[in-house]
This record gives sequence, C-alpha cells and structure tokens, in this order.
Amino acid sequence: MNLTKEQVSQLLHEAAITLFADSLEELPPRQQYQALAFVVKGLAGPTWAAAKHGADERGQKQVYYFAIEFMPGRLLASNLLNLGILEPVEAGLRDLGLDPAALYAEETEPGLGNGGLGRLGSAFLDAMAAVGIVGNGNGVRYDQGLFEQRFVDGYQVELPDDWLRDADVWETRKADRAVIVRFGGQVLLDRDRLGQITPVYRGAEEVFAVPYDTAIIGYHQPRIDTMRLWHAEPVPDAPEVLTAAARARITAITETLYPDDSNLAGQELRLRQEYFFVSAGLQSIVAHFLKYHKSVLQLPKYVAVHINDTHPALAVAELMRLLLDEHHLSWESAWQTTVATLSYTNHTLLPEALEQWPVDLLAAQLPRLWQLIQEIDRRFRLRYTGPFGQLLVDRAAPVVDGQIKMAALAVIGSHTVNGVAKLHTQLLKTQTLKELATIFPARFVNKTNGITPRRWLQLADAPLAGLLDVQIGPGWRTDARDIAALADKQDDPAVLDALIAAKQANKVALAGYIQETLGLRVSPAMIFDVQIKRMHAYKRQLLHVLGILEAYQALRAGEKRPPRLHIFAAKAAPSYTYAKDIIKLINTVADLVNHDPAVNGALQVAFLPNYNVSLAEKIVPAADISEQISLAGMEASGTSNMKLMTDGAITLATLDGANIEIAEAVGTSNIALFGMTAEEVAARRTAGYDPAAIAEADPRLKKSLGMLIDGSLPLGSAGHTIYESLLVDHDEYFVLADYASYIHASRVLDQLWTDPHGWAAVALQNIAASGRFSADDTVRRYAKEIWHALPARGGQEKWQN
Ligand code: TH1
Repeated sequence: MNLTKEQVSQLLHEAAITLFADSLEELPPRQQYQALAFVVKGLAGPTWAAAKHGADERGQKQVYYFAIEFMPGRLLASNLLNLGILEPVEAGLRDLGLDPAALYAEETEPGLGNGGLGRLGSAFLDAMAAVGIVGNGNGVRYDQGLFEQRFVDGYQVELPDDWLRDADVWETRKADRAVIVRFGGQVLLDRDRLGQITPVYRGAEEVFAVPYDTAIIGYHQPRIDTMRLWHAEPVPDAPEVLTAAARARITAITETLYPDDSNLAGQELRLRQEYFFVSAGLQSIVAHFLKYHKSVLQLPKYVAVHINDTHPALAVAELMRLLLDEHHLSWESAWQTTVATLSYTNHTLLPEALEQWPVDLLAAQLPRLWQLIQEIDRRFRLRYTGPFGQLLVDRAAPVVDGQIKMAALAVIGSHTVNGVAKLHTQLLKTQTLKELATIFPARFVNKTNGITPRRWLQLADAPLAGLLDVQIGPGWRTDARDIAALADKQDDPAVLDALIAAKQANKVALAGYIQETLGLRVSPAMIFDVQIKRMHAYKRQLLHVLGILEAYQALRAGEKRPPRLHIFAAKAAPSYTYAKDIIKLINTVADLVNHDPAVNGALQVAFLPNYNVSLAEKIVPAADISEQISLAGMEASGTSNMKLMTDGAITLATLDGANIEIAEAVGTSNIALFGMTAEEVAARRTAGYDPAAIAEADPRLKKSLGMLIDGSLPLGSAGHTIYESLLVDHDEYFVLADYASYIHASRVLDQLWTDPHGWAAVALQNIAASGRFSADDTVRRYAKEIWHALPARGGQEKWQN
C-alpha cells in the first residue's frame, strides 16, 4: 500500500477531529494513539471487506483455527509493518513532533491467553495471512484477560486486567451475525412432518453469541484474514424476562480468561466457555458456507476446522449435532463429513492438562451433545474391539469410568492429529495416546511450532534487522530462510563487532527499563541470562535459582566469574501455590544478591513483573543466554526458545521439545546442552532416585538447599515447601539429578564469554539457523499436509482504496 507522510499527517488531523473533536496537537498520547489506529483500520478496511468475499467467490478453501486463547500482542506497529507503511507513518509522526514508539506503547495489549499456546495461535493467524492462506481465528472475547501481575513483598499479587476500559480500536462488533447457543434443559427426540428425527429442546438456557472481528493483515500483500472472538450476552427481546442471577450466569461465560492449565477448578464455567465459542463458531461457519454451496456434504472441500488443544474438542460432537439435527444427514455421512473437516493439535503431555469432563457435568450442561458422545463412543467400541481387543479399546475410548476424555474425542473425530515438536509427537504416539496411535497410525504427524520473525526481529530488534539488511540484503524480511546467508560471515570480525554493537544497544534499552521498573541499576556489559515463560515446576525455574545460589557462593568464596544478570519474567496461575512459592524465592534471592556488596556488580537478579508479549519484545532482543531447562519429556515444544535464538541468544538447554531441533539446526557446538534425555528420565523414574544423596555429595548444593530453611533467605513457608518438594517428596522434576550437569554447561558459557568474538560467532550461527522456525513455513506445512488449503496464487487481490 502506498502512502506519503503528508497524507499521514492529513489523515491523522482529520481523525482527531472526527473522534475527539479536538486538534491532534491538543490530544493526550492515548488519544493520539487511538486516532492513528483508527486511520490504519480505515486504510485496511476496503481490502478487508473485499477479502471476505474473495475466497468464497474463488472457491478457495478456508481454515478456521479454533482456540480458547489468542495473544496477538499490540497491533499498531505490526499492522503498519504488514501494510508496508511503517516508514512513511513514522516519518509523518516525527514531522508532527510525535514519537512513534511512545504512541505504540499507549496500546493496551489484549492478554487473552496464558502463554505459548495463545501466542502460537496469533503467530499462525499472522503467518496464514502472510502466505496467502484464508485463515480465520475463532475464540473468546474475554472482558478481562490474564491478570495483571504485581509483586508485593516478593509475592505475586493479581489485579484484574481491564483491557477494554478504553475501547479496543481494532475490533468490530458484528451484532447482525450473532447466533444463539443453548445450554441445559431437556432434549426429546421427536419426528417432524417428514418423519425425520428432530430433537426438541425444553427449558434450555439461551445465550446470545455476538462476534467481534479483528483484521489480521498479511505482510506486504493485500490479504486480510479475520480473528473472530465471541461475547456472551442475554438474548435481546427474549419473551421471558431474566432474573439478575440468570443474566449473570450468561455474562459470566466470557467474563474472564481461565488462568490455569494445571488443574480443573471452576469446571462448569470452563466447560460452558468451551462449548460457547465452539458452537457459535461452527453455527456461523455452516450458515456462511451454505450461502455459497448447496450441500453440507461439500463442507470438507471448502472448510478446514482446526482444534487447537483439547479446549475446542467439543467441535466433534457439535458439528455432528448440526449435520444430523439441522441438516438431516445420516449418521454415516455426518461422521464422514465431520472427520474430513476436523484436525487436532495436541500441545501437552502433562496428565493434569489433558482435559476430562465428568459425565454428569457435561450431560447436565449439554444434554444433546452427551447423547451424541455416547453414540460416538458406542460405535467406536463396536468397530475396533474386534480388531484390537477389549483392553486396548477401553483405554482408547472417549467415555471411561464416568469421564469424557477430550483428547480421545478429538483424535477419533479428526482426520489428522499433530504434535508440536518431533520428540513431543513421538511421545504422543508411544506413550500418552499410544492406544489411539495403534488404531489410527496414519493420523499422527509432527508439525514443529514456529514464531513470526516480523514481530521478533523486524519490529522488536531493529538493530539486528538493520545489520541483516546490510550484510545479506533485505530478502530475509519476506523469506526467513534467507537468514541462513549470515552463516558465511562468522569469521568476519567487522560483522561480529556489528553484532556485538547491535546486542549492546538492546541491552542498554533493557537496562533502562529495569532501572525504571525495579529501581535496579545494571550494567549492559554483564551477560544477560534470560528465562521467560509461564511459572511451572516442570519448566524448572528452580534449577536456575540453584544455579544463581551456586554462583553466589563461588563469588563470595573469591572465585572470579564473568558478571551475569539473571532476568526472569513469569506469571503463576493464581491457584498454583507451588509456582507462587518459586516466585517468592526468586524475588528473595534477588534481594539478597542485589544488596550484597561482596558480589557487587558480578551477580544480579531482575524479576520483571507482568510478563506479556510487550514485555517479551523488550527482553528477547537483549538476551545473551536463553534458558530452556525443562525436564526432558515435559515441554511439548516451547517457543521462547525460537524467539531468543532468532535474536541471537545462545541456548542453555535440555534435550526437550523443540530444543532438540534447535540443536540439530545450529549444531551441538553452538548450543549448551545438559541433563538427562527423555529416555534417561523414564529409566531413572523406574529405577528410583535419591535426591538427598546428591545434595549430600555436593557441598555448595547442600548449602544452597540449607539456605531455603535456615533463615538466610526470609521466605516464610515457601522455603520449607520447596525444600520438601526436593528432599522429602522425591523431586518430581529431577532438579537435583540435572543440577551438576546444568552448572557445568553454564560454566562453559562463562568460558566462552571471555572471548567476545567467539561468543558473537556462536550467536551469529544461531541467528543464521533460526529461519527454519518461521511460522510462515509451519503454516505452509499445516496447509499442505493437514488442511489441504493451498495459498492463493499471487495477483488475485488488490489493495482497495
Ligand atoms: C504450551 C506448551 O506448554 C508449550 O510447550 C508449547 O510450545 C505451546 O503450548 C505451543 O504449542 C501449552 N500451553 C497450554 C495452556 C493450556 C493448556 C495446555 C497448554 S500446552 C491452558
């Protein structure tokens, strides 16, 4: 899209008058941001409108990505970049005396996810638009996203995330596209005039599902996809007047994001959320489809519906309901159509995160779906017990012991199932879902996750992006694989110096932010050692802390080490007390080392509060070390590992999730690996394990563990809890088993740091190898091998003005 900076200025002034009846110069920054966002939305509008019909008219297959979380991050700069107008707009703003970065920072980030799962969904939407796949997000418009995190006395405190206080400029309410979603009541099966069986609903609770659409702009091409998020409201003009309590039950459905993946509290509400966005999405897809096509039997030819983790797995039963009850297909045709339309990604092996619904709960909330799930279960058993035997089928079936296993339902009802990294897919097939993989071996495939280099490199890391343009030309901006050309420069000292300078600039910026936020002065000359991800025992932030305490003792004993700053950012689910204890521990250790003159300047800890996409954009470009230290076999993939590598951090990692593929891509001499493999972990679990003996044999480790309970760290009960988790409760995540090897790998990095060009050469190889983790390629593989939805050929659409 073409735009001059003069046009930018004119459009902005007009928007200021239209929106706020004031001149641009008079507006506070928040309103200046809103005016600019309004202009951008307006520029994209005509193309968005055209894109919505284009695909249907061409008969191009569309993908609907169903996810209970999305984390788009701030959209203004990303939209400007994708529209190809970042430069004229920034020039126009500067001419007006406005600072572009300051305006971008006014945008409230929609925190509609917990972490990697939601961020992946948003990266995929961005990538689909970029590569020309007609993609649609389908999710929930939560009134409140993930809580805002503060630290009080080192403890996590959760504040509500009121992200809609200032209206969200990007969303568009589409009240005319609302649909009704039904819960509860009774279902009677009746025959209609033509003798077809039709369910009659009695006493159901009706909920009005209103979609809010946001444009997902394709990078440098006139292709705009849509993220559709549903909001729950009472049905307007309903004949019955609802009590206040009944209204509240309805609005509760989309009030808050469920901030947990570690246990199933608030079960009923979560189930209602899941059915709500699944039913609303499928109803609107089928209705829209039938505007262009005659028969629902054609659905799989034109529509792919993707189930992102089990949260939308009710799609299997809901699509059956629509095809059977509303479109009167036979069971067999409805089933064929359903399976051919749906596909499923599994994102976790953690037993506590694999959803199961008690039959009573589901039957009460969704009586018709319960009938259909029973029938799916009955037919599954009938069909496969012969060939595979009772025992195996019992383990594979969706309904077992009064529970409905959502992963099983998703696998049975999908044509393809994928894991998110090679190891994860393998463990899925051989362990977690092994019975289903025996029955459906061809269904299981791997699709390793990806990230968008546009956000993490082009936008968040301008110094590195500039360096790449100079060294290898700008082709990498469209095709991330071109970054590989950088590898040839590893012996060029001028390039290495430029790389060091680029990293330094990012570290200076982050150091400023740390000072502002925590009042902690840090030097950009230190090693910035980063661990950013949800707080969880399996991710082993605790191992990182034990590493810090080891360094602390070494420095106090007079050892020399390169100065290191340990940077953490992480939220703990509010009900996950152990994770909150680790937060308290990190903050307490930070207090100790940051105030001890004996280690002055050589060791510091910064725990930045309120981790979200925007904070990651500040931390990732400044990182020297990327800590990816989960217990092998636990992290499905990880994606911060890919972002940090892209921006030139060196990975300190176990052989877990996508770390294995990162090691393959960079070569083992360019990554610091340590710890047990997934196989070794499994063997150790069987053999038995004595963490106390390990602690006893290592004086420094023993001292660090003692510090948890001897009063040297004022931790309250958290110290004892953590101590006992390791030494009394058998250290479930093998922190102590991997400790010595972790310390060793970390010391190898200390050694490398003493040779700046040596370090920079390794960082350079990481950047050069990062191209294969671009989400653009990942969604191309999904499109080709799962969705069978090929990108539109070029030239089919034009910018509309
Ligand atoms: C994450 C995985 O932990 C991570 O390894 C992976 O890279 C990411 O998904 C994207 O594939 C998950 N987040 C959640 C969140 C919930 C439930 C399951 C998972 S798996 C609520």
